Amino acid sequence: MKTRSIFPLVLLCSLALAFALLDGCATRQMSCGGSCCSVCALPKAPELTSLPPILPAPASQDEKMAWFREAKYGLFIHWGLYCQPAGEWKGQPVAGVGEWIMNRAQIPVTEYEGLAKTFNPLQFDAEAWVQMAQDAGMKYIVITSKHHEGFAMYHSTVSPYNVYDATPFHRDPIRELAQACAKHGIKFGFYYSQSQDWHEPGGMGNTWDFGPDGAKDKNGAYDKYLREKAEPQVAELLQNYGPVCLMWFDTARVMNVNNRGQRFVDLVHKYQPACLIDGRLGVKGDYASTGDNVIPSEGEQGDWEVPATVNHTWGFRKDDTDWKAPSDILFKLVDVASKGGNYLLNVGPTSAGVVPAECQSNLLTVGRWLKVNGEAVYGAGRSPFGDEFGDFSTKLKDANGKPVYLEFTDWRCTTKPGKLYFTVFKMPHGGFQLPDFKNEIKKAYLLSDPEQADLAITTTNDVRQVVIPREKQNSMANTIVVEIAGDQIER
Ligand code: H79
Repeated sequence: MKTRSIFPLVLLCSLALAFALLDGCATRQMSCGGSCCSVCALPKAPELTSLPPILPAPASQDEKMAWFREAKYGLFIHWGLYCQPAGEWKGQPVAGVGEWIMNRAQIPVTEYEGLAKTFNPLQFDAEAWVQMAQDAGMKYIVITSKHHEGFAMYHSTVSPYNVYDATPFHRDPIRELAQACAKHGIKFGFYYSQSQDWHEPGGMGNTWDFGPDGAKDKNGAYDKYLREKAEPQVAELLQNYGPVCLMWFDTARVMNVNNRGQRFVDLVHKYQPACLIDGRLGVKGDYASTGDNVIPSEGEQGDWEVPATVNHTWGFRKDDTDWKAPSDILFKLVDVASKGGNYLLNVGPTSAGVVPAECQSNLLTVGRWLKVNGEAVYGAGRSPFGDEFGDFSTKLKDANGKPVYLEFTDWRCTTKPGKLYFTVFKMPHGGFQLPDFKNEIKKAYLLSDPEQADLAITTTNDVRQVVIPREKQNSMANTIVVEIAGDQIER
């Protein structure tokens, strides 16, 4: 009875599968028509076209940094084998960030390698990821080409432990992303874990299979790993994926001996002179990287970037849905910009190849705000004020008896020549009180107002207030543009 009732279903499924296989879409989805495979409805692998040429050497450091100073907001992507266990090993949650699971659960290499055999993210769609970044208002994408786990997420000829050779997916997602980024005009760069590599006997970090790191450094194993895997892989990334906007190295371990760090710098300069180097290589890069999720409490000179999570992990964890709200992301982005930095915000795609829907939706909400108000962020300079960032409490003391620093979150200021952008997160009832400055105000209007209608400015006891009609206010934040005489603020 039961067998008979499911028979037509079995027949139908077999037919569909046969068609799918004929169409080449069961695992590789090569020859589907349209943007999705007609049989399985999965996105099809794009046809590979040529990539743009690499960029010429910039004439100066300012020219080299120009795109980075303009961009302000980037998408970080942590994607590796760790997205499959997704924070759980043998049925038990493993504490810590998702991409550290191999280390935290001390999983032997031989066992962890098994994850490659099941890595098959059939819903991966490079176009969709890049479109998401663009709609979110992000101007560059940095993806983990190899994290500490040691698995290359691109087709490497240096090591077979890579996504193309070791998985049923048998595609190069980084090649597909490079192509989509070129098409959308988004900059593309690579995270590469140069020191830690838990897959290799000479890589740093895997003490459970390969013993203490100090010995690897002294007995030559570390240099062998650097010379035979890390450096050639970085060279591959710089040669095979078109223009690389930056190399994001991380967790440097003894990089300043034997020219170890400098050799990476030399590779970048040799193959892609326009490519930036982050602040975590272990020798000087092109800009500074703050600690993970660390936003400085005040403005900082120079070029710098804050890498940040959108929940509490970098690599996907199925138990972490504590997403930062759009208003929080927006505040942090404007906060960082007003202090002079860039915000590199991370997503952790799943083993199916998708960014969790709620996380995407939050990013897109910020993107819609930026579509209207982006002028206050992209290419904008730091605040000429500073009192708005916070102050020490006169009442609260920390454990050492020192006054507690209280962050203010009411407003932030960014600048362009002749313009101050006050992005107000908490609008006081009476209007926004301008900080004290002497420059003549030529005009004040809302960035969201296409008419740029003058906003009334009232002065009481020498304090100027900008009044914004209720009906013109956006619930997340409002940016008031104040056009002033002179390029320097006079206080
Ligand atoms: O890629 C992300 C992290 O995996 C990486 N940097 C960002 C961008 C990173 N590697 N190491 N660290 C950050 C600092 C290490 C912190 C540690 Fe822990 C504390 C290692 C072990 C305890 C955090 C908590 C990681 C695992 C548990």
